[in-house]
Amino acid sequence: MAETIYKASTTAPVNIAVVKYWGKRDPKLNLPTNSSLSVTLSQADLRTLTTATCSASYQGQEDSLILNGEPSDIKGARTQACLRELRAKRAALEAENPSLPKLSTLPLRIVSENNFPTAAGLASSAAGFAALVRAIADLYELPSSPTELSLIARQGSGSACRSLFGGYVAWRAGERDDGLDSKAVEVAPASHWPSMRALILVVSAAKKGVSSTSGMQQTVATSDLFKGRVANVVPVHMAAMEAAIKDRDFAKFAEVTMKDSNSFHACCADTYPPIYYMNDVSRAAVRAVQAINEAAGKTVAAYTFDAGPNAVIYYLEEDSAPVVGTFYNLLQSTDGWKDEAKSYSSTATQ
Ligand code: 2P0
Repeated sequence: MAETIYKASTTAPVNIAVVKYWGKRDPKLNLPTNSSLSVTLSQADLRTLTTATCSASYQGQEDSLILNGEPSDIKGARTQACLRELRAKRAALEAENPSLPKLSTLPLRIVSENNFPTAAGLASSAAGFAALVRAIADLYELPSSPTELSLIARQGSGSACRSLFGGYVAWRAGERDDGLDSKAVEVAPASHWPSMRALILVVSAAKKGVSSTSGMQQTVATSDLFKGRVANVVPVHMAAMEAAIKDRDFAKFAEVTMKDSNSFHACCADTYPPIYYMNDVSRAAVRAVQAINEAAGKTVAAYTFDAGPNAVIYYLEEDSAPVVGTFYNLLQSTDGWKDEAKSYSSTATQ
């Protein structure tokens, strides 16, 4: 008789931080130097789709991972930490309930696919690890909440812990050395502020020059400005951002989003040697947002940049015409825009 193949598929969304995670106090457990906050993008546009299977018919084989059609390394310490924790949770369930099939001992096959450029500064590791953890948790029928799974996904990639929720999500840095209080929580569901939109401008789909993982630890080690960011800037931004979301105050949301992006990139520039993620097209996007807001007489658009040159522009649905319409017109005159840049998609929170 053919052996059963146990299977679960799931998708996980991309999230874009409006208060940035940058810096680890414990690189092994992926414990951050500061809390962060993100908006989850719609899975209609940007998502990772992951299928996990396990079967006694795979016995004798190793765990495997196929990412975007190519065999990928599953032996890395971060992926192994996620698999170990998920298997331990499944083994505990099996010990409690001996009638359950012993899936925790079977080899895993994981197949994962992004519908956007991998490692282009579009938080692919966030969606990737969130989908991996949730697919295996579903396969193992774990009764874990998104916050409980966030503790596991965090060990794969810090920002992944925020992709287990839709809407507005905080990653509380926590204080414990074992990381058990370093987890994601929902600040508000997408339905709280459903008119929020994100325009993603892919300036370059090339892989990053300096990876986040190494870049942030160079910043921690060498930037004096970063010490002030962690101590004085982020706590103020977190409180102001949570209040802005609660009050649906777009002007405040936008101000904090832009200031936090500026603060993060200033710390990158203060790193020794310096790290520059933004380029001339990125800076043209900043000027376009300023021009749009000046023309509107109020703040209708906010930019933010992660560890790459791509721009994410937040705006409200009712301001689509002045923001999206004007944005492209303003960029037309930017060198490099016509050759390299293209718009990616306009997405809502999910
Ligand atoms: C963020 N970024 O909050 C920030 C803003 C990039 C800039 O989270 O080492 O890929 O895997 O924990 O999560 C990118 O860092 O780093 C990131 P690891 P990760 O979204």
